[in-house]
Amino acid sequence: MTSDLRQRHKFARIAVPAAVLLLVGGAVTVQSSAPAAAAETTLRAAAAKAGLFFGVAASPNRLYSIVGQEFNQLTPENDMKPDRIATSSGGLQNTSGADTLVNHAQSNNMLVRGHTLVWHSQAGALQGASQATLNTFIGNAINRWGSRIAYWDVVNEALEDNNTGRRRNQWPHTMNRDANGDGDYFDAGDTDVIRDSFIRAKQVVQAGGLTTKLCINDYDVEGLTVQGGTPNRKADALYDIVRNYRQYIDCVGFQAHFNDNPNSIITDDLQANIQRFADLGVEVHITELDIDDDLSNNDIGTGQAENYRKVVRACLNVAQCTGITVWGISDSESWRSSERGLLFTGGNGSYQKKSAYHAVLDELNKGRNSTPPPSTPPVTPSVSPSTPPVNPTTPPPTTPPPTTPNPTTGCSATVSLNSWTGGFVATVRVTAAAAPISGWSVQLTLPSGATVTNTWNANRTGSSGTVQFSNVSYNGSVSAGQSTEFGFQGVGTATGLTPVCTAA
Ligand code: 9MR
Repeated sequence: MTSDLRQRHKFARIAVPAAVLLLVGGAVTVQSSAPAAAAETTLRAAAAKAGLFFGVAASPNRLYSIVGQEFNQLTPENDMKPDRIATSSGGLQNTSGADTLVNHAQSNNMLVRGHTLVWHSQAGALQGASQATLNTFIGNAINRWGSRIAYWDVVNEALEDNNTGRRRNQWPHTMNRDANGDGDYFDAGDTDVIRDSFIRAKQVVQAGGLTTKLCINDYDVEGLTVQGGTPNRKADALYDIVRNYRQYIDCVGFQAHFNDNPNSIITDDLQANIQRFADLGVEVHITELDIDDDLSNNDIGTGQAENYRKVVRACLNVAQCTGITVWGISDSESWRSSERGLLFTGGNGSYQKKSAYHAVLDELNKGRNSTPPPSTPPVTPSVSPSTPPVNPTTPPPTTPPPTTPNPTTGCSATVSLNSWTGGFVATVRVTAAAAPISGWSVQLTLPSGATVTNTWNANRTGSSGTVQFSNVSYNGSVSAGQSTEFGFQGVGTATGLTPVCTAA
């Protein structure tokens, strides 16, 4: 299409100088203190260097070589949905497509995002099922692939359209009950499909000692505001859910199907919204990225390539934004082919890079930005914190066992790792023993060749070899037997980490 060609030509003039910029403009790269490195030439290599994954939605009939060459994370576009793999009693069937994708990912050193367990749409034989049956399915699906799945979308698209901030009025959310009529489902006596599904998923993960992280995923939740500066009530509702269920939810997916719909545009406060979720201590992912290339009706920016650049930059600027996934390889094979929203044209394994591809690669090559982003102050959550929920039918998950015997004073620490070729994200859980602590530090030794690039919820001394982490102002006090988490990202390989915790 003409505008696309125009963009490609326009970009051709800036693509080469951009590589030079990387070398001379140290201020825009996180590698500014290191010797300037040559720009990477694939999305996965550039992302790995910046400490995040760059993935793609895939199907078994489209596992062309480009999948493993350009991407280091894979989300089954349709093959793990309940309508493919669930039986009416919560068992599994027809998993061969999903198996093919997981195997392909493994042999190409790609992370897998499982998509998806609890969803009002494409429910197939699970449509109308009880929470008990959903729980059976959750257990079967998580256990089938175990830690081969780095991230699972446990609950998908729970919130309704049109920026109301409400839960969907569709199964399974029709099972929800607001027992005390206070307008939310967060209280101990309430019934909430989101909470109960995450509790079940967390139990399964902990019982199996899995490293799988549990995510909630939705669309139109990307900005703090929507068109015209209206508060994004759907994003606020998602924020309240994550805040209330933080002990079960590890990660948040912003689908990021950006288009001209007033609630689906790219706003300048995308980064601030990513940051406020990150500040809750969860990883944030851009999970289904595609950007409408309709320049005749384009109210989202100055062209597709620049819009891609904005989104990638917003993620790079937040340390806990640990991955971006595009929803397909090429425009013609996309669920929204008419919007030409992806990074390649062509099809059937023969693909051509668009200007959007080059913009993304260039932005990834700049790395993470250590300077604070321009941000809008976070929106005050609309619902006050509530008592931690208690599920009447399901016992709460148990705390994972500490690596060292739990003493009566002091603290212990465990680490869980998600790795991809050339990079990793580590989450460290600090648990106070039988007495409260008012500060902590954790020391661990990285294998040679591994370097920490980003840290969140902790101060850090050192970046390779023996590295020391200590609490920040808001997470030093931990009650007896309770836990707090911090995380860090790095390049290289980090296996066999043994954290040693010391209470202040
Ligand atoms: O891209 C997917 C398309 O092939 C399917 O027909 C459709 C229905 O299952 O789902 C599409 O993927 C959706 C994803 O699972 C959830 N978020 C919105 C995606 C685009 O519709």
